[in-house]
Amino acid sequence: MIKLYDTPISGNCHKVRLMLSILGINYEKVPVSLPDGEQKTPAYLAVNPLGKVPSIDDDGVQIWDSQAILVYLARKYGGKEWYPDDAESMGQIQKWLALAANEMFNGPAIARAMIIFKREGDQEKVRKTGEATLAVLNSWLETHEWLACGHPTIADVAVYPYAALAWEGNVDMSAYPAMNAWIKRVEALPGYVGMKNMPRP
Ligand SMILES: N[C@@H](CCC(=O)N[C@@H](CS)C(=O)NCC(=O)O)C(=O)O
Repeated sequence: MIKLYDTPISGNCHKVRLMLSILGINYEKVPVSLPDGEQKTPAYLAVNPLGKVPSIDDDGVQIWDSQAILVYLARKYGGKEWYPDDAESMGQIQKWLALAANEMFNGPAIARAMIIFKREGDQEKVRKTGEATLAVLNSWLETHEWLACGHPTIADVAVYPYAALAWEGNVDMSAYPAMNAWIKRVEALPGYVGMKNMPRP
């Protein structure tokens, strides 16, 4: 059975829990306590040398990074629906996976971490990155229902958590109506699971 090295409050871990649930895959959660530094213990570094969550172990296949895990799960267990394999689809999806790992993390995710985990950082820089990133997302969603391929894919799963939780970082969500409508579409997908404050109470 797949083991998911998991932290409940992490949006990156949520991407993986959401994909596992959508695909109907049974798995075992292995809790990793970030406040206790469990992600930096030798036992966990043997799973993920970067010392971050999430990671999975699927019968000895160890994958770290939430985007990489989505690719693996979708291709291994989801047929072609969630990660089509033609060149254009892969390129379009990869574009959003890159945004999920970079701008969504360095903007909305860090803004949230600064509030709820008191993480240090350059507030102004993070705010600007967050606003610019959510504006790009909102603008795309003004003319598209989904991020790629005209249907739900791993791109939506990867970008969703830190968009849906952006308000926890004091982002004014009313500035992004098309994004808010897409958040609701993701939350209506069969197999959807949330986490604390998601969907927004
Ligand atoms: N690109 C990675 C980022 C993983 C990441 O930064 N995880 C955070 C939790 S959301 C973490 O483990 N932080 C603990 C640390 O850096 O020590 C992914 O998408 O999985």
